[in-house]
Amino acid sequence: MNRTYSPVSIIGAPTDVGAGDRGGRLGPEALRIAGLGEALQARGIEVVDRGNLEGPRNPWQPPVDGYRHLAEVTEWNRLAMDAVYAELASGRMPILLGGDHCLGVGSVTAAARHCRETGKTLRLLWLDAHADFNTSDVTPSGNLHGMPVACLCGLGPRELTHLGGDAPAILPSMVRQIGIRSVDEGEKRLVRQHGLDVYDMRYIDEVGMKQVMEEALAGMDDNTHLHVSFDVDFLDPGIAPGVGTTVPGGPNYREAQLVMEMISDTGRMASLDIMELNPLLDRDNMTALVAIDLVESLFGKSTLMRG
Ligand code: B3U
Ligand code: MN
Ligand code: MN
Repeated sequence: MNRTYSPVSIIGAPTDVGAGDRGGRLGPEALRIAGLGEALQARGIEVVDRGNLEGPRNPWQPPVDGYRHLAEVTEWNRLAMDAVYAELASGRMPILLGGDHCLGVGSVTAAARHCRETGKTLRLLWLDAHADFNTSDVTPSGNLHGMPVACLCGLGPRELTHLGGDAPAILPSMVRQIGIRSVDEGEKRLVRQHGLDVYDMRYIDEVGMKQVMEEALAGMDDNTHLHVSFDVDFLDPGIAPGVGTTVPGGPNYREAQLVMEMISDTGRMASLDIMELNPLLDRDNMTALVAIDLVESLFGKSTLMRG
């Protein structure tokens, strides 16, 4: 299917302030060097690289009251929110390059604000090995990259749950999580309690990725703004070793490609995060290259010969 895409703006957020290991701050550069912008341009998409946001350094301190680096995480998210919002407001599609997944708070808060202002309906597709639904009470680490979905739904420190103003950014009913295979005990309780729609690996194995995506994308229409938050640890570590928290048993290359192709077919993707790539843990930038290959599928690259 030949689609036309909105012009794209690449925004780098080089920080690992919400993560448990260092190196994610190099993610944006690794994605650039692997040719993200060029790959999209080659697909006929207009691309501008806005360069990198500049936020506080990673102080590398232990958690305080259940959170590591809350002040720095908040500042990075404020920067990310403003940058993503500015692109949406000018009719462009932001691609936020992490950086760790705490940045999803800022990015999705911006998308939610844009939706409120334009009367669109937000759908959040969270591609991840983890549910990222921890709170200070249940987190095993204090790392805020394990908490963004909870913060977006209103569970967490006020600085993050109310980053965009006087209410949490989203409702749990807007979220679809795919690829989940590592959820902490207390986190599991919260996920159930708040009714998140989780397509875990067991379900993917049982019904297949095609049906999973049909269910996860169901109910969208021309008025839907689809935000895709792609944590690279969604992928099986065999094809994507360059992340801090690999979890075995993830989607393989074919399954991941189908996910991206089916998202592309909806024509509704309006904002994208590429998160958690850690080039220090990668081999020859292979994870960045796989991520870009999958992003090309998100933007319409297809091997489809039938139909
Ligand atoms: N659930 C664990 C591990 C984790 C979550 N997200 C990532 N790792 N990338 C935690 O620390 O919250
Ligand atoms: Mn994540
Ligand atoms: Mn993850």
